[in-house]
Amino acid sequence: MIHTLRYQPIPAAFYEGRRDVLASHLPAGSLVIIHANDIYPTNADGTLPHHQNANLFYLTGIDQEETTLLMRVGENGAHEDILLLRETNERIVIWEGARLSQATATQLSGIADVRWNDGYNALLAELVPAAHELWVETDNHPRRYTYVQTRNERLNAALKASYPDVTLHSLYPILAEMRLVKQPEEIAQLREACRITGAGFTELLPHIRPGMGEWEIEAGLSANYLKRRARKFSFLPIIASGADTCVLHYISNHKEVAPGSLILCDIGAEYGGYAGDMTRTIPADGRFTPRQKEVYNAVLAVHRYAASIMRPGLLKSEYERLIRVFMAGQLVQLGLLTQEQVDAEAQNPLCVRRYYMHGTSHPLGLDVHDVGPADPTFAPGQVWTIEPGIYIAEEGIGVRIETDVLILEDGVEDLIPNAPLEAADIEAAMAARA
Ligand SMILES: [Mn+2]
Repeated sequence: MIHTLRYQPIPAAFYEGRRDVLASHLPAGSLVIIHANDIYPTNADGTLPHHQNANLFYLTGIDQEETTLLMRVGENGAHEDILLLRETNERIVIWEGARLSQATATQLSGIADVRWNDGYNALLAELVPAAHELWVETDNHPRRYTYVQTRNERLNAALKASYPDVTLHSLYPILAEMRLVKQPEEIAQLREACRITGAGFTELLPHIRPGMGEWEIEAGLSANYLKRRARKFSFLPIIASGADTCVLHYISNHKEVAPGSLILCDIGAEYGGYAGDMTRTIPADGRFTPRQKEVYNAVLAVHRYAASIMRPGLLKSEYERLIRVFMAGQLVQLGLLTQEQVDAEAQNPLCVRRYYMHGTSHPLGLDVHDVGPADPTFAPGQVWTIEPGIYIAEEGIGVRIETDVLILEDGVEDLIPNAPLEAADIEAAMAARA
């Protein structure tokens, strides 16, 4: 048993297997170098909590700062791996608590050769000139928007400066492809993240009422998640009431919930590094108004349609187009678009974007907006969100309904069956209020 972890770790054999697959994609003579993420400063001596580099975690299971994975790849996918760790000492143990011992790191990762960081430079001086190709971590996620340099980017630049003759290759496309299809061990972790996400919300549902602060809902969810062994929210929770249900990334959660308004909760728990991601939209009073219910049922119809067509072999972009066609019909029924507007672009009604401005699905895994190729084909073992929404700013009504699903051979499995989806089930759960 690993006593420093809140979660049940994936057995080391999984990480050994992932490194085997990665090595099988690389030519003999390759050297893989992946670093942990930095601990980012705030002010004075403050820091943000450490969040591990997803690719390093995916290949090692090590959730600790200042960790480096080195893999020397030989013929036919053979590889020798070295893990470098921050050396622990008495002072660190007193102030910060235990860090991984070499033995525990081996137990978690399956890597026998674990060394301390003071050997880093000498080791690179030995391994880099001997390597034919260097394979390093870069973050090419299309939605990344920060310009802060990561630890990997900084140390990749240092490598280039120290060894100008060596070419650096990006691991991103290979790892993105690998991570898109989840292994059974990962599906187990995602199941738990999703179970916690749904259970924590369903437990809070009867306690939600008008006059409550959006922050109180956030606090209740946080308690319900942490007591189920989540480390934290998997992203900043959106608890948006009233007109702010139409603000897609509202995160200030600062208002009191007005009577008669909707509350949109886009929330998720993180378990063992894996993310849940769920949205439910509920009536503050415990009963939807007729118009709210009309919009709710339109979104639910789109949700059910999306779940019905998501299956192996379908291209993601084609899936999104089909959903726009279906969504257009719903928006006409709601009186928001005219049939003429829709007919003018019947094959791909981009006019729906006035009320539905985001995509329906993104992959889910170690990252909330998980990695993958630009336009993947759905396949068994992938985990995706399904999250259509309709946002009518002029009416102050925004509804999004989101579940996470595992793609099976012949359809999808809802990973959050424990949170109510139908309007009537939400009303029934809220009617049980204490
Ligand atoms: Mn989502």
